[in-house]
Amino acid sequence: MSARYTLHGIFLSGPSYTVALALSLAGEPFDYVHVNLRAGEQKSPEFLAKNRFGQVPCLTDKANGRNLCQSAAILEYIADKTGKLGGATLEERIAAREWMFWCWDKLVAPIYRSRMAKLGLRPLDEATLAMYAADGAAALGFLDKSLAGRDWLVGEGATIADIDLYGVVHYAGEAGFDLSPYGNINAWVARVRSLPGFGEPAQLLPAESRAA
Ligand SMILES: N[C@@H](CCC(=O)N[C@@H](CS)C(=O)NCC(=O)O)C(=O)O
Repeated sequence: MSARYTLHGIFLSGPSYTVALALSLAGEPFDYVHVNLRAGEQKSPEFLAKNRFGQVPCLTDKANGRNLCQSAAILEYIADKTGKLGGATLEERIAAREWMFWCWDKLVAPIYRSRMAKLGLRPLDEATLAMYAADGAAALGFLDKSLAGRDWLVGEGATIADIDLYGVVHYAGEAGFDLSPYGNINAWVARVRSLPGFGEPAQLLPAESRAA
């Protein structure tokens, strides 16, 4: 039977990784389409018809023909459709959403932008790098404190909030952040990595398109 979902992404993309990870943890096989960003495929009329923002990830649900965009919104869709990772109650679901907004507000820019600069893909001047270093350390410090005495960000089990934030924290080292002072984050990272269905970006996001 063919897979219900097709993920359009690129192997270097953190947001694509979070979607692939959510599908994998939810036990949903997915076809994968490599989008060549360097060649501008994300701005082609064909791709823009799927995602008006002209970015990856994009998730196609072949059961209804929907094309979903914005990784955090896609995670919510996956939680809705699979009944997994969405939190046990409405309160948990709301709290998970709050964490995802926080992630994109405070954590994503320092880590993803510093990473792009370190990889030589988008150079930044020293002042901007220093600003992101300070902002990233503040966000990681807050996350570490918030995880004190808890296994997961929300409730008693892993939710899409954990996946969304893990998909950023995963790249902290490549972005130049030292995670060793953050014991609670490190313990949480280990818990995420031991979830059934967990995969590294290289396992979940190949360099070429592939069927499930
Ligand atoms: N907020 C978006 C961010 C997506 C994003 O930044 N995608 C990047 C790759 S990681 C992209 O497609 N860049 C190419 C472009 O913007 O043209 C999400 O969570 O999906």
